[in-house]
Amino acid sequence: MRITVCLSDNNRPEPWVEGLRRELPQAEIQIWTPGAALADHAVVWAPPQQFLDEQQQLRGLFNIGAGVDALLNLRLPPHTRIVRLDDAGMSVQMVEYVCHALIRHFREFDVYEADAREGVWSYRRPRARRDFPVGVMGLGVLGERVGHAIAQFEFPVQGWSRSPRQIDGIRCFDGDQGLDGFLAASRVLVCLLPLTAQTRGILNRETLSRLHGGRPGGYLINVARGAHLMEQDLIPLLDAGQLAGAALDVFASEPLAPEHPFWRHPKITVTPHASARTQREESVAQIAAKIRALEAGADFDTLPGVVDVQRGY
Ligand code: NDP
Ligand code: OXD
Repeated sequence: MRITVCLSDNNRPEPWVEGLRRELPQAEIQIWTPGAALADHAVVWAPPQQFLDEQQQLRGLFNIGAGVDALLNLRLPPHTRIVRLDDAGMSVQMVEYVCHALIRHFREFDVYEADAREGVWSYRRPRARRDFPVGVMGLGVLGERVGHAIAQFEFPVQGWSRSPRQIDGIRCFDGDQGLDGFLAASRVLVCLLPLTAQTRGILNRETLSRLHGGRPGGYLINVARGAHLMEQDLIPLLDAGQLAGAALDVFASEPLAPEHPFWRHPKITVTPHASARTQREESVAQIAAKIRALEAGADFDTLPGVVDVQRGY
């Protein structure tokens, strides 16, 4: 069995190759170079089209991230199946990020930080959790775990998914018909959707104005993909007070340009796509286990994280 590794965006392939060689000693594992021998499986992040045009025999394309939107923009070899990371250490980081952003906003720690810089000793009036219901868009591997964690902090939690779900402690909405009720019941909105044709631009003036029944004071946490947000709609909503703030980890164009107004807006917190980083050891182990299962005769459709190309995630 031959495995090729093709990683871009500052991901060094060498440690991945070493890890995979340790996990799969019988396999021939190489870093991809143009013209390399055809492989059975590939471990990739944002590979160039040339890679896929050459590697026409690939059975499995193992993405070292959870989102596959960039891969689905490429022309795939005819029989290749895409497998994404299924948690692999990301959900606990997402929980940390989202709960931190939510609690920082709810408890007004940003205001205390500003006061502390000025040496001001001043209490904020306590706020009630029931006034800050949280809506999680996307109840998949990451969204469901985040929803449970928020519920542990006793915020009312609802979730929205494509297909109907029943999850203890989370009020579930689904589909286009469920979106209205979901938005109306959510004051803080967390986006954990995959980027697909249906979800692109879903965070926009119209949807964000429907938060909490149209009342001002909504808060946005986008940790999914930048293209979920219509970026030009955000600052007017913040400046008008319709939204109280936003924590953004992902952007339409990354890295975020130094002159982008999001960096300096007082109600926006920016992080550099760092909410849940790929954990190499766990990811190598997960990918190797899936390759072993396939080599032992398992069907792709039995693997967690196998992508349905038509659905887009
Ligand atoms: P999953 O595929 O496990 O979950 C996706 C969820 O979104 C499912 O609940 C799905 O519904 C729902 N969904 C998809 N399309 C729609 C739609 N049209 N309407 C309503 N709900 C929809 O993904 P993960 O939880 O693993 O990851 C989610 C995303 O998080 C990734 O795609 C990636 O873009 C992003 N991400 C960002 C990271 C970062 O560092 N910022 C790190 C990792 C991931 P259903 O349950 O019905 O299928
Ligand atoms: C991912 C990401 O999709 O890092 O895993 O955004």
